[in-house]
Amino acid sequence: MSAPRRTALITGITGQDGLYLAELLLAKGYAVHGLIRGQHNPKRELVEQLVPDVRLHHGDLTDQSSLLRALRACEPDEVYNLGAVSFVAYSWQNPHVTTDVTALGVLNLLEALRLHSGDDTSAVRFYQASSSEMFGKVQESPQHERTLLWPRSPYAVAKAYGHHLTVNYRESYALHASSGILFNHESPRRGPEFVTRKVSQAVARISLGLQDDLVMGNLDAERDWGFAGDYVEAMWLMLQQDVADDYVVATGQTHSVRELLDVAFACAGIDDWTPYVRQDAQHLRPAEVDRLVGDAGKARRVLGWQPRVGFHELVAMMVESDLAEQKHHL
Ligand code: NAP
Ligand code: G4F
Repeated sequence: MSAPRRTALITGITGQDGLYLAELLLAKGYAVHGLIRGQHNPKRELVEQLVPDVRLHHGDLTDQSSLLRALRACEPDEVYNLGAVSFVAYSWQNPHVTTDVTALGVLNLLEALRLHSGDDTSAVRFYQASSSEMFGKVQESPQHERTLLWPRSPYAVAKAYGHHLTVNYRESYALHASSGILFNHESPRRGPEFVTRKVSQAVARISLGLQDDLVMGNLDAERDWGFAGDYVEAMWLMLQQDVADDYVVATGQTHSVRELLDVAFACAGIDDWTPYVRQDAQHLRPAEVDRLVGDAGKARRVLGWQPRVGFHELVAMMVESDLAEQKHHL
C-alpha cells in the first residue's frame, strides 16, 4: 500500500523561496497550500502560472485568526513559515511593521498551530525561515549553529526573536519545530531590491543600451551566496528528520559585492565596469553586516545536504535570465 499523500502549508508562497519550495513539494507528490495576503495580491497571477496546483488561502501573518482558518482548511502535515518583511534596508525605515510581520508573525503562527493541534503537538512539523543576518557583527568565522547572535538591523532582531521562539516552542511544547539559518540565496526569481538581482538586471540593461549606470551602496560587504533552488531542499530535509533541530545552510564560500560586479559584467562581455557604476550614500546602511560565511557541516552530516550551484554559475544564470527578459524591451 502506498503512503498517504502528505500536505504542506507555505506562508510566503509569492516569494522567491515559496515558489521553489512549492515546485519541490509538488514534484514529491505533496498537496501544497499557500497563504496569500491582501485583497488583490499582484503576485497571485505569477503563483497561479508557475505552480497552478497550489491551493491558495487568504491570510496574513499579523492576523492570527486567518492563520487558524488556513490551518483548519488544509490540515497540513508540514508548515513552512517563509513569510516575512525580508528586505534588510527597508527594516530601518519600517521597524514596526517589520517586527509585526517578521517577529510577531512567528508567534501568531506558532500559537495558531498549538491551538489547531490540541494535545497532539508533534503531529504537524514546523519550519522557521531564520537568517544568517542574525549573526550580524560576527563573533567568529565561519558561523555555525552555536555562534553568538549579534543582530544589526530591525530585520535581524525580528529574525532572532522568531528563531529563539521556535526553539522555545520545541522545548516547551514538544512541537516538531526546526529553524533553518539560511545564508543569502538567490535566483532569477529574486526580488529586484536585493543586490544580486539589482546587479544582474542592470548589467543586462546596460549591455543592451537600455540603462546608463548603476548606483550602488557598500561594495566591500561580503556574502555567502548560494542558489535558492538548492536551499529549499534543505528546508524539506529538516522536516523529514525524526527529531527537530536547527541547521545552518550555506556554501562556505564568501564573495564581495565588488566580485559580484566583476562576474556579472563579465557575463555580458564587459571587462571594466567602473564607467557604469557609482556609489551613493542613500544605499549605505546605518549598521552594516560586513562579512558572512557559513559552516553547513551539520546540514551535510545529518541531512546529507550540499549545494550544487556555485557562485559563478549562479551569477551567470541570473544575468542570462535578465538578458532574455530585457530583450523584450528593445
Ligand atoms: P521574499 O521573496 O521577500 O518573500 C517574502 C514573502 O513573505 C512574500 O511571499 C510576501 O508576500 C510574504 N509576506 C510579507 N508580509 C507578509 C504578511 N504580513 N503575511 C504573510 N506573508 C507576508 O523572501 P525570500 O527570499 O523568498 O525568503 C523567504 C524567507 O526566508 C523570508 O522569511 C526571509 O526573511 C528568509 N530568508 C531569506 C534568505 C534569502 O537569502 N533569500 C536568507 C535567509 C532567510 P507578498 O508577495 O504578499 O508581499
Ligand atoms: O542583497 P542584500 O540586500 O541582502 P542582505 O542584506 O544580505 O539580506 C538578504 O540575505 C539575508 C541572509 O543573510 C536574508 F535574511 C534577507 O532577508 C535578505 O534576503 O544586500 C547584500 C549586501 C549588503 O551588505 C548591502 O549593503 O549588499 C550590499 N549592497 C551594496 N550595494 C547593496 C547595494 N544591497 C542592496 N540591496 N542594494 C545596493 O545597491
